[in-house]
Amino acid sequence: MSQINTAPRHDWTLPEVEALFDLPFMELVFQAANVHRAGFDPSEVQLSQLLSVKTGGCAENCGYCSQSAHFKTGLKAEKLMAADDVVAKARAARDGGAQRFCMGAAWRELKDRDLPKLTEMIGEVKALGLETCATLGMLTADQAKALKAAGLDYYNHNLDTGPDYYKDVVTTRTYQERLDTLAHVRDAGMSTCCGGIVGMGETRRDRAGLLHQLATLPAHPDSLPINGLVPVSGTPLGDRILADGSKQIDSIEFVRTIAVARIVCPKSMVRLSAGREGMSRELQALCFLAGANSIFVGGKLLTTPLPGLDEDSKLFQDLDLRPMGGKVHVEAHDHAHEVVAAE
Ligand code: SAM
Ligand code: DTB
Ligand code: SF4
Repeated sequence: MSQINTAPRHDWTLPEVEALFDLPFMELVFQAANVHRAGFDPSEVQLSQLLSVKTGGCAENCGYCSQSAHFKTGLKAEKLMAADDVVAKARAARDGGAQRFCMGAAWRELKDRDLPKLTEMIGEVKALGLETCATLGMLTADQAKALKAAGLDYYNHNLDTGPDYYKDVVTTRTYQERLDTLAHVRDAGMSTCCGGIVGMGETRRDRAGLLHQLATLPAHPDSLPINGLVPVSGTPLGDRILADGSKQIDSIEFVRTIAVARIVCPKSMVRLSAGREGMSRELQALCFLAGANSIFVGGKLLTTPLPGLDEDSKLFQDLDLRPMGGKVHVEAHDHAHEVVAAE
């Protein structure tokens, strides 16, 4: 058995990451669970809530995305929401138990003309006592600084997949452009949220390639979301699965991806991100055992569904998990599983 490494390393090689994927499953999950315990309380899970503040009509052609203007997904494009409306949703998210509020916009890149409205909403969300996160597409160095000054704690910008498979997923933005935005975010002093999607038809080597990229960044992502592809009708990658369900990623391979992410980025918050809606409670439990310690909550991601608070509350109770941050959340209408969190 190889030595368990709990200190962050930035010199992972691709063969080393592939070798982790190839470990016997029980050995891999055991190692990942040990790394998780060395860095975190394994009964704590961080809760984030998303809001799509600008939906649809996006100029990029990300082959999985409901919001790309390149595909007919039936989604209605909307304008950037008013700051007051966003703040009302953030307050409700906070009162529902979320610790972090993430504002997402279907943009290729942030335009300077939208900055004043965004900085206003970020400042007001932060004033509610929430951690703030945004995902607005590519940023310049100056835009990153302006968002940081407005009170933005985290910026989400995903690499999505390994460098070799990337061209099969999106052609309107390069891998390097994504890395450049991440550098601007780090240089501005914000925390990074960066991960990818599994189940898009990529190979295990591509999944290892994604995690290798993340683990060799100048700083590991503070949050590392692992999204299971949510197949959206009308998108090239979603239609592939909707036509042939057997192309959906194997759930054991999904858990392996979480476990390897935990091992190569031992101090990152590994988020069991999109795709939870289709997962059994047992599969989610295995993901938490393998080192996932963050989820999205609140019934909706950006445009696709998530389990509701009642369902997650029951899951947390049954798994003896509690939300990070220690907020007590009471479900008014179901006292059988009313406490989500303890102080
Ligand atoms: N437009 C911005 C961008 O792409 O950077 C921000 C929003 S975009 C929706 C954020 C991330 O959500 C994507 O990078 C992708 O990883 C994830 N995502 C989008 N659609 C998804 C889907 N159908 N299934 C799983 N993850 C998805
Ligand atoms: C991330 O990695 N996953 C979130 C968040 N970052 C912005 C988004 C998931 C989107 C899933 C598809 C949808 O709801 O549109
Ligand atoms: Fe646009 Fe983001 Fe969707 Fe790509 S993932 S099409 S950039 S909203």
